[in-house]
Amino acid sequence: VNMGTSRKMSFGFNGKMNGVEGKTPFLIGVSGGTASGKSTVCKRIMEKLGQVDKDHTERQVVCISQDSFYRDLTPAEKLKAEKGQYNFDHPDAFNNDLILQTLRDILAGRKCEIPAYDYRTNSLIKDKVTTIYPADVVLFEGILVFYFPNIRDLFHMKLFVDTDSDTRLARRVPRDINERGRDLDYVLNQYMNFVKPAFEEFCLPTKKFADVIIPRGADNTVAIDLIVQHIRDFLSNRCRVVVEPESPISRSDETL
Ligand code: UZR
Ligand code: MG
Repeated sequence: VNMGTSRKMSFGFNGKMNGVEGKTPFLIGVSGGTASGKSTVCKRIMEKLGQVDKDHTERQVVCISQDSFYRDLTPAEKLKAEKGQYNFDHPDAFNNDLILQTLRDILAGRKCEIPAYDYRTNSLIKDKVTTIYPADVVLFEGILVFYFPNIRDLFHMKLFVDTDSDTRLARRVPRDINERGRDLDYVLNQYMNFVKPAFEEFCLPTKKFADVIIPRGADNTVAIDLIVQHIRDFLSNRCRVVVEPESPISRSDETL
């Protein structure tokens, strides 16, 4: 590896190189309140990069959700959850050691397995895991992905999806009822007792760590296009570094 190449690489990675050169993925954290549009922003980014419906052998971009890392509840916690008395919006509700280990594996270019979580039963789905193969870009989205410094520090780029809380509540209610099998009373109680206060205490203060704040979420096509362009630049720079012949001319160009 010549000097010019390594300089170019470290530019793309913000100086963070953790794995084999050229194998460390660009890791993007996406946070924001519940129903802010985090998953949709990630989906749009992947669509624009043409990543949907590709299998893992050609896929360059993958998305992982923090929700997959909810801790399995003890029987006592399960009872609380059924009565709407368990706080799923607290940082300790997640298996943070597993999140850290998984992101470290990803950064080291190792394939890893992600647990599957069922919102209807508030539990991990036994014997079901999703294998994540090494990728060029990895998106990790969730309400509290910027909360713990050791996890937060792993991201090369941090996005915060900033959507008004009334909009978020208006989206959350039908989603919980239709997709997560709840009734209106349960959803509103959970929201007032846990979701809203935890957002204000744990999620909103992490907005200051974001590199890019996306107002209005997935509606903000300009912001999404800018981010996608940045990812494309990263991917093509990285390709160039790998295939570029080591000629003296290109070397001296890069030192400019
Ligand atoms: P997003 N959540 C559930 O509703 N049930 C569970 O078993 C686990 C999590 C919710 C959680 C949080 N709060 O607000 C939301 N509750 O999932 C985070 N109650 O997911 O960012 O997609 O809204
Ligand atoms: Mg989500």
